[in-house]
Amino acid sequence: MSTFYVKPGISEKRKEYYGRLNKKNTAPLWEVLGKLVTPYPQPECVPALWKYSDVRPLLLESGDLITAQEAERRVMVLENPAMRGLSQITHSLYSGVQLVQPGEIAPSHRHAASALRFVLESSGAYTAVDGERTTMEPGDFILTPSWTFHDHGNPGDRPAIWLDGLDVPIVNMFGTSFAEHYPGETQEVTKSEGDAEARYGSNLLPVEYKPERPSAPVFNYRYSKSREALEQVRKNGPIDPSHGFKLQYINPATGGPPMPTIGAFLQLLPSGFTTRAYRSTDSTVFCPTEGTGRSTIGGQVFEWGKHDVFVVPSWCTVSHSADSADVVLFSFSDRPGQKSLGLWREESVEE
Ligand code: 1HN
Repeated sequence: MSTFYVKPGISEKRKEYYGRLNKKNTAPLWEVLGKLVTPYPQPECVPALWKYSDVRPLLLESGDLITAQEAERRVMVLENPAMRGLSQITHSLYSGVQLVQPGEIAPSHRHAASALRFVLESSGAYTAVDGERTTMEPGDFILTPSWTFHDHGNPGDRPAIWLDGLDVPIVNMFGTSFAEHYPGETQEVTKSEGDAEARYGSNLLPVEYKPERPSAPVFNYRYSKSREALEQVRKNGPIDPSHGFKLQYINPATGGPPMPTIGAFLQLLPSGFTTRAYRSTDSTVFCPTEGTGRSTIGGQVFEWGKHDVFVVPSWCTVSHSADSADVVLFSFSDRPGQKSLGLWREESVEE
């Protein structure tokens, strides 16, 4: 790899000068330029894997330690091993696994950060967004756009568990964090279930539709529907060598991403299929929902199964392989944020 910039040497005279700069809250750029401007991405985060068989029992244990109400959100944060203590899974995204026990509610609030949920386990739990409740089914991809009130509840008889993804590090990088509680534990339900899907998610839009926010007006992308789409796409091909059969979740009113900062994807890898080595600048969080397989990430092999979570850092070469059953991978990243700033890049890697 070419070196973009070589740091100049040090001398007594220079050292003495740097010392005087330091006292005035200044510093010589040429001493740090190589770290600031790298010839290719050198993210702090590293490839990592969380096994659901480790996460699930630990998360269920928290159910006896603290209520969802006391915790506000009862979540095990997935911390990138190279960035411990920062509540970040990548340099731009937060992720965690949340538990709502039968009979519990997680109180209503809103914040500047945008959130997504990917449902792992649920029978009858719901999330409410903007006056409408939606029943959470395993595999559903759910949005809580910036500054929308949201609360969760579980009237079912089994624990509800889902993967959260938020753009908290981006919001904080910009210094734009705001948050407040709803006046009451659960928000008022003003619409019957399915309202948003009927209005905005049926290849139709209200004739006078005007976007209320820069995110999608639908907020639950049902797994049954997305999975069926993948199956149909696979029937007719062609298969993409780098991605298998891969679809992106969109805002149906614009064709753009579901939220301005976070994008999400669902892909099918037929049994035995191995993807061509690929890299992109958007560090990506993956969660397999069907099948087992392995990913080679920057030369390291990670074996995964259903509901494990793994991370591919920016510009790190990845290849996924499906074992003997078809694999479905959910993933999310900050790609829309990068694209809107003109920063996103991808390439197929020669091996
Ligand atoms: C949040 O509001 C939720 O609403 C989950 O379920 C995780 C992590 C950081 C900040 C806010 C939720 C969160 C969060």
